[in-house]
Amino acid sequence: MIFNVDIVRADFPILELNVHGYPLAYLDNAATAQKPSQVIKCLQNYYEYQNANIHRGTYYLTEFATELFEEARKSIQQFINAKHQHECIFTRGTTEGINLVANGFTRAVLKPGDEIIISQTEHHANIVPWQMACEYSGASLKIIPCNNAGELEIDRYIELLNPKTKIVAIAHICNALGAINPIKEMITLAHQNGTPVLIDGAQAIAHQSIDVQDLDCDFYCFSGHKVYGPTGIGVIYGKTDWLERLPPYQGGGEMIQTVTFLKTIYNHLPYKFEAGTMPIAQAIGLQSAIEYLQKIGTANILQHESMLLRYALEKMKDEATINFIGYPKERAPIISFLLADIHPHDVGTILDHKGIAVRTGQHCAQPTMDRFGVNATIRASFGIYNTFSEIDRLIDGLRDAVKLFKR
Ligand code: 7TS
Repeated sequence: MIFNVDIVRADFPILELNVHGYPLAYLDNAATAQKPSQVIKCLQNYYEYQNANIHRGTYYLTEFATELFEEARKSIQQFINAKHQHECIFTRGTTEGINLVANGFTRAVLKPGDEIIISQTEHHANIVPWQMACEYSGASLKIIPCNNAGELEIDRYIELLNPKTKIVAIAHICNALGAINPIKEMITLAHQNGTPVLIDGAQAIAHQSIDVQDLDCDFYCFSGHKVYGPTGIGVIYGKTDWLERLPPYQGGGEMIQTVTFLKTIYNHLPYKFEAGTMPIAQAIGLQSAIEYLQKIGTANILQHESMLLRYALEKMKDEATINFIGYPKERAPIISFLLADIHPHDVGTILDHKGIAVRTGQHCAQPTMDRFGVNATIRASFGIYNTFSEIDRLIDGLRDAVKLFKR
Protein backbone atom coordinates (compact mmCIF):
# COMPACT_ATOMS: atom_id res chain seq x y z
CA MET A 1 0.00 0.00 0.00
CA ILE A 2 1.26 3.50 -0.84
CA PHE A 3 1.23 5.63 2.31
CA ASN A 4 -0.95 8.71 2.17
CA VAL A 5 -1.39 10.54 5.46
CA ASP A 6 -4.67 12.14 4.32
CA ILE A 7 -6.18 8.71 3.72
CA VAL A 8 -4.95 7.56 7.14
CA ARG A 9 -6.38 10.67 8.80
CA ALA A 10 -9.79 10.05 7.25
CA ASP A 11 -9.93 6.81 9.28
CA PHE A 12 -9.77 8.74 12.58
CA PRO A 13 -13.07 10.54 13.31
CA ILE A 14 -11.62 12.39 16.31
CA LEU A 15 -9.19 14.27 14.05
CA GLU A 16 -12.16 16.18 12.64
CA LEU A 17 -12.63 17.90 16.00
CA ASN A 18 -12.14 21.60 16.48
CA VAL A 19 -10.66 22.58 19.82
CA HIS A 20 -10.93 26.22 20.92
CA GLY A 21 -11.71 27.09 17.31
CA TYR A 22 -8.72 25.26 15.80
CA PRO A 23 -8.48 21.82 14.19
CA LEU A 24 -7.18 19.35 16.74
CA ALA A 25 -3.43 18.66 16.40
CA TYR A 26 -3.04 15.58 18.55
CA LEU A 27 0.62 15.31 19.57
CA ASP A 28 0.22 13.17 22.70
CA ASN A 29 0.46 9.74 21.16
CA ALA A 30 2.87 8.48 23.81
CA ALA A 31 0.04 8.82 26.33
CA THR A 32 -2.54 7.11 24.16
CA ALA A 33 -3.19 6.84 20.44
CA GLN A 34 -6.48 7.71 18.76
CA LYS A 35 -8.64 4.93 17.34
CA PRO A 36 -9.48 4.37 13.67
CA SER A 37 -13.12 3.83 12.75
CA GLN A 38 -12.23 0.21 11.88
CA VAL A 39 -11.53 -0.43 15.59
CA ILE A 40 -14.53 1.57 16.78
CA LYS A 41 -16.84 -0.31 14.40
CA CYS A 42 -15.35 -3.62 15.45
CA LEU A 43 -16.21 -2.86 19.09
CA GLN A 44 -19.71 -1.76 18.16
CA ASN A 45 -20.27 -4.83 16.01
CA TYR A 46 -19.09 -7.08 18.84
CA TYR A 47 -21.54 -5.60 21.32
CA GLU A 48 -24.37 -5.51 18.78
CA TYR A 49 -24.08 -9.01 17.34
CA GLN A 50 -21.37 -11.13 19.00
CA ASN A 51 -21.41 -10.54 22.76
CA ALA A 52 -21.32 -13.53 25.12
CA ASN A 53 -19.01 -14.70 27.85
CA ILE A 54 -16.23 -16.95 26.63
CA HIS A 55 -14.95 -20.43 27.42
CA ARG A 56 -18.25 -21.40 28.99
CA GLY A 57 -21.55 -22.88 27.89
CA THR A 58 -22.34 -24.73 24.72
CA TYR A 59 -24.51 -22.32 22.78
CA TYR A 60 -23.72 -20.63 19.50
CA LEU A 61 -22.85 -17.14 20.75
CA THR A 62 -20.47 -18.24 23.50
CA GLU A 63 -18.62 -20.52 21.11
CA PHE A 64 -18.43 -17.77 18.54
CA ALA A 65 -17.16 -15.16 21.03
CA THR A 66 -14.59 -17.69 22.30
CA GLU A 67 -13.39 -18.27 18.76
CA LEU A 68 -13.04 -14.52 18.16
CA PHE A 69 -11.11 -14.08 21.41
CA GLU A 70 -8.71 -16.90 20.60
CA GLU A 71 -8.32 -15.57 17.05
CA ALA A 72 -7.25 -12.26 18.62
CA ARG A 73 -4.61 -14.12 20.63
CA LYS A 74 -3.40 -15.79 17.44
CA SER A 75 -3.06 -12.49 15.62
CA ILE A 76 -1.07 -11.08 18.56
CA GLN A 77 1.17 -14.14 18.50
CA GLN A 78 1.90 -13.45 14.84
CA PHE A 79 2.27 -9.70 15.39
CA ILE A 80 5.10 -10.16 17.91
CA ASN A 81 6.29 -13.47 16.44
CA ALA A 82 5.83 -15.50 19.62
CA LYS A 83 6.54 -19.20 19.23
CA HIS A 84 3.26 -20.29 20.83
CA GLN A 85 -0.18 -18.78 21.28
CA HIS A 86 -0.22 -19.76 24.95
CA GLU A 87 2.79 -17.47 25.49
CA CYS A 88 0.54 -14.43 24.91
CA ILE A 89 -1.46 -13.64 28.04
CA PHE A 90 -4.12 -10.96 27.95
CA THR A 91 -3.86 -8.31 30.65
CA ARG A 92 -5.37 -4.89 31.32
CA GLY A 93 -2.24 -3.24 29.96
CA THR A 94 1.50 -2.84 30.41
CA THR A 95 1.15 -1.99 34.08
CA GLU A 96 -0.69 -5.21 34.83
CA GLY A 97 1.78 -7.25 32.77
CA ILE A 98 4.74 -5.97 34.79
CA ASN A 99 2.86 -6.49 38.06
CA LEU A 100 2.02 -10.06 37.02
CA VAL A 101 5.71 -10.89 36.50
CA ALA A 102 6.98 -8.94 39.53
CA ASN A 103 4.38 -10.63 41.72
CA GLY A 104 5.31 -14.08 40.37
CA PHE A 105 9.00 -13.43 40.92
CA THR A 106 8.32 -12.26 44.47
CA ARG A 107 6.53 -15.50 45.29
CA ALA A 108 8.57 -18.02 43.27
CA VAL A 109 12.06 -16.71 42.60
CA LEU A 110 13.35 -13.86 44.77
CA LYS A 111 15.20 -14.43 48.04
CA PRO A 112 16.81 -11.99 50.47
CA GLY A 113 20.06 -10.68 49.00
CA ASP A 114 18.94 -11.10 45.36
CA GLU A 115 19.11 -8.16 42.96
CA ILE A 116 16.84 -6.69 40.31
CA ILE A 117 18.20 -4.33 37.64
CA ILE A 118 16.12 -1.55 36.14
CA SER A 119 17.20 1.76 34.60
CA GLN A 120 17.11 5.37 35.67
CA THR A 121 14.69 6.29 32.87
CA GLU A 122 11.82 3.87 33.53
CA HIS A 123 8.13 4.70 33.70
CA HIS A 124 6.77 4.33 37.25
CA ALA A 125 5.04 1.15 36.04
CA ASN A 126 8.47 -0.45 35.65
CA ILE A 127 9.81 0.89 38.96
CA VAL A 128 7.14 0.54 41.64
CA PRO A 129 6.23 -3.16 41.07
CA TRP A 130 9.95 -4.01 41.47
CA GLN A 131 10.23 -1.88 44.59
CA MET A 132 7.26 -3.81 45.96
CA ALA A 133 8.97 -7.08 44.96
CA CYS A 134 12.07 -5.96 46.90
CA GLU A 135 10.00 -4.94 49.90
CA TYR A 136 8.34 -8.36 50.17
CA SER A 137 11.31 -10.56 49.22
CA GLY A 138 14.33 -8.81 50.71
CA ALA A 139 15.89 -8.33 47.25
CA SER A 140 17.37 -4.97 46.27
CA LEU A 141 17.02 -2.71 43.27
CA LYS A 142 20.04 -1.72 41.14
CA ILE A 143 19.80 1.18 38.72
CA ILE A 144 21.51 1.60 35.33
CA PRO A 145 22.28 5.32 35.03
CA CYS A 146 21.80 7.32 31.83
CA ASN A 147 24.04 9.97 30.27
CA ASN A 148 23.06 13.55 29.45
CA ALA A 149 21.62 12.42 26.12
CA GLY A 150 19.24 10.06 27.93
CA GLU A 151 21.10 6.93 26.77
CA LEU A 152 21.71 4.08 29.21
CA GLU A 153 25.31 3.58 30.31
CA ILE A 154 25.97 0.04 29.17
CA ASP A 155 29.37 -0.19 30.90
CA ARG A 156 27.62 0.43 34.19
CA TYR A 157 25.00 -2.17 33.31
CA ILE A 158 27.74 -4.76 32.72
CA GLU A 159 29.22 -3.91 36.12
CA LEU A 160 25.84 -4.33 37.81
CA LEU A 161 25.17 -7.82 36.39
CA ASN A 162 26.32 -10.52 38.81
CA PRO A 163 25.18 -13.94 40.10
CA LYS A 164 22.70 -12.27 42.48
CA THR A 165 20.85 -10.57 39.57
CA LYS A 166 17.52 -12.42 39.24
CA ILE A 167 15.81 -10.24 36.63
CA VAL A 168 16.50 -7.22 34.41
CA ALA A 169 13.48 -5.03 33.55
CA ILE A 170 13.98 -2.34 30.91
CA ALA A 171 11.85 -0.14 28.67
CA HIS A 172 12.31 -0.75 24.97
CA ILE A 173 11.64 2.96 24.40
CA CYS A 174 11.75 5.54 27.19
CA ASN A 175 8.41 7.37 27.32
CA ALA A 176 9.78 10.56 28.87
CA LEU A 177 12.76 11.12 26.52
CA GLY A 178 12.10 8.97 23.47
CA ALA A 179 15.39 7.05 23.70
CA ILE A 180 15.40 3.64 22.04
CA ASN A 181 17.38 1.43 24.40
CA PRO A 182 19.79 -1.18 22.98
CA ILE A 183 17.69 -4.00 24.36
CA LYS A 184 18.97 -6.76 22.10
CA GLU A 185 22.51 -6.24 23.35
CA MET A 186 21.23 -5.88 26.93
CA ILE A 187 19.28 -9.14 26.69
CA THR A 188 22.36 -10.99 25.40
CA LEU A 189 24.45 -9.61 28.26
CA ALA A 190 21.83 -10.63 30.83
CA HIS A 191 21.55 -14.13 29.37
CA GLN A 192 25.35 -14.53 29.52
CA ASN A 193 24.85 -13.86 33.22
CA GLY A 194 22.00 -16.41 33.39
CA THR A 195 19.45 -13.65 34.07
CA PRO A 196 15.99 -13.33 32.44
CA VAL A 197 14.83 -10.02 30.97
CA LEU A 198 11.46 -8.28 30.93
CA ILE A 199 10.98 -5.62 28.28
CA ASP A 200 8.44 -2.86 28.81
CA GLY A 201 7.22 -2.38 25.26
CA ALA A 202 4.49 0.18 26.04
CA GLN A 203 6.01 2.76 23.69
CA ALA A 204 7.84 0.51 21.25
CA ILE A 205 4.81 -1.47 20.15
CA ALA A 206 3.53 1.51 18.12
CA HIS A 207 6.88 2.47 16.58
CA GLN A 208 8.83 -0.73 15.92
CA SER A 209 8.32 -4.13 14.46
CA ILE A 210 8.58 -6.51 17.42
CA ASP A 211 9.97 -10.02 17.13
CA VAL A 212 10.18 -11.56 20.59
CA GLN A 213 12.02 -14.64 19.32
CA ASP A 214 14.67 -12.55 17.61
CA LEU A 215 15.02 -10.35 20.70
CA ASP A 216 15.09 -13.52 22.81
CA CYS A 217 13.51 -11.60 25.71
CA ASP A 218 11.88 -13.66 28.45
CA PHE A 219 8.92 -11.31 28.88
CA TYR A 220 7.57 -8.49 26.69
CA CYS A 221 4.53 -6.42 27.62
CA PHE A 222 2.48 -3.72 25.97
CA SER A 223 -0.89 -1.92 26.09
CA GLY A 224 -3.54 -1.99 23.38
CA HIS A 225 -4.41 1.69 23.70
CA LYS A 226 -0.96 2.90 22.58
CA VAL A 227 -1.17 0.91 19.37
CA TYR A 228 -4.46 2.43 18.15
CA GLY A 229 -6.54 -0.20 20.00
CA PRO A 230 -8.90 0.00 22.99
CA THR A 231 -8.01 0.76 26.60
CA GLY A 232 -8.38 -2.00 29.17
CA ILE A 233 -6.43 -4.57 27.17
CA GLY A 234 -2.75 -5.45 26.95
CA VAL A 235 -0.49 -8.43 26.55
CA ILE A 236 2.30 -10.01 28.51
CA TYR A 237 4.36 -12.34 26.37
CA GLY A 238 6.41 -14.86 28.34
CA LYS A 239 8.57 -17.80 27.33
CA THR A 240 6.75 -21.04 28.12
CA ASP A 241 9.28 -22.19 30.73
CA TRP A 242 8.94 -18.99 32.70
CA LEU A 243 5.16 -18.92 32.52
CA GLU A 244 5.08 -22.54 33.71
CA ARG A 245 7.39 -21.67 36.59
CA LEU A 246 5.57 -18.58 37.85
CA PRO A 247 2.50 -19.00 40.08
CA PRO A 248 -0.88 -17.57 38.99
CA TYR A 249 -1.27 -13.82 39.51
CA GLN A 250 -4.94 -13.86 40.51
CA GLY A 251 -7.29 -16.61 41.59
CA GLY A 252 -10.84 -17.03 40.31
CA GLY A 253 -12.88 -18.49 37.49
CA GLU A 254 -11.20 -19.72 34.30
CA MET A 255 -7.72 -20.04 35.80
CA ILE A 256 -8.59 -23.39 37.39
CA GLN A 257 -9.07 -26.96 36.24
CA THR A 258 -10.70 -28.28 39.41
CA VAL A 259 -11.57 -26.68 42.72
CA THR A 260 -12.23 -28.46 45.99
CA PHE A 261 -11.84 -27.12 49.49
CA LEU A 262 -8.86 -29.41 49.88
CA LYS A 263 -6.96 -28.40 46.76
CA THR A 264 -7.31 -26.44 43.54
CA ILE A 265 -5.59 -27.52 40.33
CA TYR A 266 -4.66 -24.57 38.14
CA ASN A 267 -5.48 -24.39 34.46
CA HIS A 268 -2.83 -24.75 31.76
CA LEU A 269 -1.35 -21.80 29.87
CA PRO A 270 -2.49 -19.22 28.95
CA TYR A 271 -5.62 -19.53 31.13
CA LYS A 272 -3.63 -19.97 34.35
CA PHE A 273 -3.00 -16.22 34.17
CA GLU A 274 -6.44 -15.13 32.93
CA ALA A 275 -8.70 -15.15 35.99
CA GLY A 276 -12.27 -13.90 35.71
CA THR A 277 -14.10 -12.55 32.70
CA MET A 278 -11.55 -11.07 30.34
CA PRO A 279 -11.89 -7.81 28.36
CA ILE A 280 -13.29 -9.74 25.40
CA ALA A 281 -14.41 -6.88 23.17
CA GLN A 282 -11.14 -5.07 23.84
CA ALA A 283 -9.05 -8.10 22.82
CA ILE A 284 -10.98 -8.36 19.56
CA GLY A 285 -10.63 -4.58 19.13
CA LEU A 286 -6.88 -4.91 19.61
CA GLN A 287 -6.77 -7.50 16.86
CA SER A 288 -8.59 -5.08 14.61
CA ALA A 289 -6.03 -2.34 15.43
CA ILE A 290 -3.19 -4.72 14.59
CA GLU A 291 -4.83 -5.64 11.29
CA TYR A 292 -5.24 -1.94 10.55
CA LEU A 293 -1.53 -1.29 11.14
CA GLN A 294 -0.54 -4.33 9.12
CA LYS A 295 -2.59 -3.03 6.21
CA ILE A 296 -0.74 0.29 6.34
CA GLY A 297 2.56 -1.58 6.68
CA THR A 298 5.22 -1.28 9.35
CA ALA A 299 7.80 0.05 6.87
CA ASN A 300 5.42 2.87 5.85
CA ILE A 301 4.69 3.71 9.48
CA LEU A 302 8.36 3.80 10.43
CA GLN A 303 9.25 5.93 7.44
CA HIS A 304 6.46 8.44 8.01
CA GLU A 305 7.20 8.76 11.72
CA SER A 306 10.94 9.11 11.22
CA MET A 307 10.33 11.88 8.67
CA LEU A 308 8.10 13.68 11.16
CA LEU A 309 10.72 13.27 13.88
CA ARG A 310 13.57 14.57 11.71
CA TYR A 311 11.47 17.53 10.54
CA ALA A 312 10.46 18.44 14.08
CA LEU A 313 14.00 18.15 15.47
CA GLU A 314 15.45 20.29 12.65
CA LYS A 315 12.85 23.00 13.17
CA MET A 316 13.14 22.94 16.93
CA LYS A 317 16.94 23.15 16.81
CA ASP A 318 16.58 26.54 15.14
CA GLU A 319 14.60 27.91 18.06
CA ALA A 320 17.00 29.39 20.62
CA THR A 321 14.28 29.22 23.28
CA ILE A 322 13.95 25.42 23.09
CA ASN A 323 16.05 23.36 25.46
CA PHE A 324 15.90 19.63 24.69
CA ILE A 325 15.76 17.30 27.67
CA GLY A 326 17.75 14.31 26.48
CA TYR A 327 18.98 14.07 22.91
CA PRO A 328 19.48 10.35 22.24
CA LYS A 329 21.00 9.21 18.94
CA GLU A 330 18.44 6.43 18.65
CA ARG A 331 15.08 8.06 19.18
CA ALA A 332 11.40 7.25 18.67
CA PRO A 333 9.06 10.09 17.59
CA ILE A 334 8.95 11.50 21.12
CA ILE A 335 10.57 14.85 22.02
CA SER A 336 10.88 16.23 25.54
CA PHE A 337 11.88 19.86 25.99
CA LEU A 338 11.61 23.10 27.93
CA LEU A 339 10.68 26.47 26.46
CA ALA A 340 12.71 29.45 27.72
CA ASP A 341 11.98 29.70 31.44
CA ILE A 342 8.24 29.22 31.00
CA HIS A 343 6.64 26.50 33.10
CA PRO A 344 5.67 23.49 30.94
CA HIS A 345 2.07 23.63 32.20
CA ASP A 346 1.75 27.23 30.97
CA VAL A 347 3.13 26.20 27.58
CA GLY A 348 0.67 23.29 27.49
CA THR A 349 -2.25 25.63 28.22
CA ILE A 350 -1.21 28.11 25.53
CA LEU A 351 -0.83 25.31 22.97
CA ASP A 352 -4.20 23.86 23.99
CA HIS A 353 -5.83 27.19 23.20
CA LYS A 354 -4.52 26.75 19.68
CA GLY A 355 -5.93 23.24 19.41
CA ILE A 356 -2.56 21.54 19.99
CA ALA A 357 -2.48 18.64 22.47
CA VAL A 358 0.88 17.87 24.07
CA ARG A 359 1.62 16.36 27.45
CA THR A 360 3.32 18.39 30.13
CA GLY A 361 4.51 17.19 33.53
CA GLN A 362 6.62 14.33 34.81
CA HIS A 363 5.29 11.71 32.39
CA CYS A 364 5.11 9.15 35.25
CA ALA A 365 8.90 9.22 35.27
CA GLN A 366 9.91 11.22 38.31
CA PRO A 367 13.41 9.68 38.59
CA THR A 368 14.05 10.69 34.96
CA MET A 369 13.02 14.25 35.77
CA ASP A 370 15.30 14.19 38.83
CA ARG A 371 18.21 12.96 36.68
CA PHE A 372 17.86 16.02 34.45
CA GLY A 373 17.18 18.37 37.36
CA VAL A 374 13.72 19.41 36.14
CA ASN A 375 10.24 19.18 37.63
CA ALA A 376 8.46 18.73 34.34
CA THR A 377 8.91 18.87 30.57
CA ILE A 378 6.78 19.52 27.50
CA ARG A 379 6.50 16.37 25.42
CA ALA A 380 5.39 16.12 21.81
CA SER A 381 4.90 12.61 20.48
CA PHE A 382 3.85 11.68 16.96
CA GLY A 383 1.81 8.91 15.41
CA ILE A 384 0.78 7.66 11.99
CA TYR A 385 -1.75 10.44 11.35
CA ASN A 386 0.42 13.45 12.24
CA THR A 387 1.56 15.89 9.59
CA PHE A 388 4.34 18.37 8.90
CA SER A 389 1.85 21.21 9.11
CA GLU A 390 0.90 20.15 12.64
CA ILE A 391 4.59 20.41 13.55
CA ASP A 392 4.66 23.89 11.99
CA ARG A 393 1.67 24.80 14.17
CA LEU A 394 3.50 23.49 17.22
CA ILE A 395 6.54 25.67 16.46
CA ASP A 396 4.32 28.72 15.83
CA GLY A 397 2.49 28.02 19.10
CA LEU A 398 5.79 27.85 20.98
CA ARG A 399 6.92 31.16 19.45
CA ASP A 400 3.63 32.74 20.49
CA ALA A 401 4.10 31.43 24.03
CA VAL A 402 7.55 33.01 24.22
CA LYS A 403 6.19 36.34 22.93
CA LEU A 404 3.37 36.26 25.47
CA PHE A 405 5.68 35.60 28.38
CA LYS A 406 8.37 38.07 27.31
CA ARG A 407 5.93 40.92 27.12
N1 7TS B 1 5.66 1.84 30.48
C1 7TS B 1 5.89 2.85 29.62
C2 7TS B 1 7.24 2.97 28.97
C3 7TS B 1 4.86 3.74 29.32
O1 7TS B 1 5.09 4.74 28.46
C4 7TS B 1 3.59 3.59 29.94
C5 7TS B 1 2.49 4.58 29.73
C6 7TS B 1 3.40 2.50 30.79
C7 7TS B 1 4.46 1.65 31.05
C8 7TS B 1 2.08 2.21 31.44
O2 7TS B 1 1.16 1.84 30.47
P1 7TS B 1 -0.36 1.58 30.87
O3 7TS B 1 -1.06 1.42 29.57
O4 7TS B 1 -0.39 0.33 31.69
O5 7TS B 1 -0.80 2.77 31.64
N2 7TS B 1 2.94 5.88 29.41
C9 7TS B 1 2.24 7.02 29.43
C10 7TS B 1 2.80 8.25 29.05
O6 7TS B 1 3.95 8.39 28.67
N3 7TS B 1 1.87 9.21 29.18
O7 7TS B 1 0.74 8.66 29.63
C11 7TS B 1 0.95 7.29 29.78
